[in-house]
Amino acid sequence: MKTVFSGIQPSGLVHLGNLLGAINNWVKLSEENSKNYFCIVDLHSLTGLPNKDDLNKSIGDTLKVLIASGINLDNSVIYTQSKLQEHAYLSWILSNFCQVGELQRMTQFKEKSSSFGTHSGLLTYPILMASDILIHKANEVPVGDDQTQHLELTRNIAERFNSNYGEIFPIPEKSIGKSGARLMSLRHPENKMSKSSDDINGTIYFNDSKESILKKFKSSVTDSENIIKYDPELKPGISNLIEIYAAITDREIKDSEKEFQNLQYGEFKIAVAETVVDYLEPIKKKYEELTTNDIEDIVEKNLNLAQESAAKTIMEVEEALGIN
Ligand code: AQP
Repeated sequence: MKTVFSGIQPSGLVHLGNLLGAINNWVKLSEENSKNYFCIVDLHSLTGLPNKDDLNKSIGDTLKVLIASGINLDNSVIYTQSKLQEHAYLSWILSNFCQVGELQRMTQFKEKSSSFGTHSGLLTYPILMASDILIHKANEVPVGDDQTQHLELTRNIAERFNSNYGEIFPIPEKSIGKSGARLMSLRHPENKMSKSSDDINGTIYFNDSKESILKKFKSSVTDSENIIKYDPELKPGISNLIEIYAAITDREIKDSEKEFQNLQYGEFKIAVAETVVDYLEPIKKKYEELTTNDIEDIVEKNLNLAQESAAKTIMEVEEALGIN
């Protein structure tokens, strides 16, 4: 049986990109015969030096969205990274299997170090990411395509550990959903849809009202051709809307494109917006209905399961290293 790990940062409100690029695939994976660990990676968020109240609220909100998303908890564990200290412990061990130059070459390090100022957390967080994946011996990691480089590093770290100390870790593979892997901002379709975008009108948040969703789609940036065609390079705005529709309805891009080819842009935008409203409705409803007791029960049970799995891996790693 395969083991899956994936994470989400509590760096703001969960948005449509997170849902269609990641969480939707987690829901599908949780219906398969696999063991899944879905983690709110709050230690990673610390690299952005967040405000403490914002971070705390975001951890709680993200947890509720994951529970409300429909992930099957019979074979999936949802938990918060900082509650399982084995992540940070394994990260230190794994740092000895990673070169400084590899970390400096990470695209996200180059991008983020220029905007936040450079502290060593920004450099070393890909090792923590490797530890997140390897702590549960995951062999499949569903991530957006922006994470390919980090997964490649994880594979290298696992291989180096194994060749020095024995076959402890599986070499994890990436899995990507067939569409929705990189949703773009509705206002700036050259940038990815993001929690921390400056223009909130380009991001659809999970709890946006119907009115707000319609408004954001109506004002989405397209082009002046009035031809509905998938061409991310020449028509990034229209292609993004097709991508959103295809990801929600689980259709091929080609079929989605055909379905709308005779519509005006205005009609097309409303059709996609309504699909998004219908998709978010049950998630929002379940989110609202979750009680504190429901959440506490899930948190306790799931953390115990994650702890059991991590403790087992750490025992093997310590034994392999001779520090048991
Ligand atoms: N626009 C996107 N399209 C598709 N997938 C996306 N993901 C994020 N944005 C998009 C995927 O969501 C998962 C969780 O992401 P994350 O929160 O851990 O990190 P991120 O990629 O940095 O997300 P954001 O929303 O853009 O946050 P900020 O603004 O804080 O940087 C990942 O699998 C990611 O690929």
